[in-house]
Amino acid sequence: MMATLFTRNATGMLFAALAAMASVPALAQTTYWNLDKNCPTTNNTTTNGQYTNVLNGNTLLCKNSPQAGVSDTPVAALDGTANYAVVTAWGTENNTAGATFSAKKLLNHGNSYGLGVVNGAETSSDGQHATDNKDRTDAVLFEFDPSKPVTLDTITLGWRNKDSDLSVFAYTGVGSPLPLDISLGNPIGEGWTLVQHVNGACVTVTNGVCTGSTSTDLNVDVNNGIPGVSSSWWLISAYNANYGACSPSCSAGDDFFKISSLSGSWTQRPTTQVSEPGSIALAGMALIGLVGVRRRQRAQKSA
Ligand SMILES: [Ca+2]
Ligand SMILES: [Ca+2]
Ligand SMILES: [Ca+2]
Repeated sequence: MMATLFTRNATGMLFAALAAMASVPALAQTTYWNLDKNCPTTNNTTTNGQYTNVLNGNTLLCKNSPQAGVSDTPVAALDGTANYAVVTAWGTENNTAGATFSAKKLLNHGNSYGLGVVNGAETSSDGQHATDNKDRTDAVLFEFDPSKPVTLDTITLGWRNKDSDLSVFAYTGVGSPLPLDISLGNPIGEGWTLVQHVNGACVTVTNGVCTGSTSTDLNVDVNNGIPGVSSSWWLISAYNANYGACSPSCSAGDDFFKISSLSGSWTQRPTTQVSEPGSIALAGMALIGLVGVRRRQRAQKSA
């Protein structure tokens, strides 16, 4: 009877210790990327409306922040290092299914406006210097530290023209999606997951058509598509019908926006599953106890 009790206690200790070793708590902290303020400002000088001072494939390194809407130094990550988003611009040559994305010009339009894509000969005059889907589809790629995947919570649009329907994708495949190989379709590429479409709001409706522009911020919730999806690579694109139907209704072709900030929870991914010394000691003690009890049981049986 005593032996059975000891065995149960020792077995219980062993399972408790093993459970403690397996459950490494996920640490997360809310982080902001105030892109309009904490990305370097691009040289947006134009010549005949063309952004000739920015080259296709330029990269902006954007600092994160501990709070919304401010320009300040990056918050230290859970591992003590600063975190930056590497941001690039992408776009298609047309809006038909299968059109492939290639590197475009990423503009930071600055304080309270944010990021736009210049795709081909788009100029400063008709809103296409934003992230848009007029004639071609633009997208902005955010690459976060691979060891600290981000769950996006909010996308803030600092400027909008007409409408602002958009689609949010996260890379959930194996390894890295780079070099980027995506196209207009559903899915957009191997390993990419549609997180959600966002049915943006018309700035003004005139005779049933979206018109006007505004620099009043619009906050868009992200995490109601696939809750909790986390990734180190996020793509925010102007909506395209080839991505799939958007409920209740998105309309492609009249969406223009600049992305001024992101917020998200930032989770440290353990690089190696290191067991706590206490758990190892506890498991060791439990194993010794279990072996001892079994030996005593065998000794009693053979006696
Ligand atoms: Ca554009
Ligand atoms: Ca366009
Ligand atoms: Ca639209």
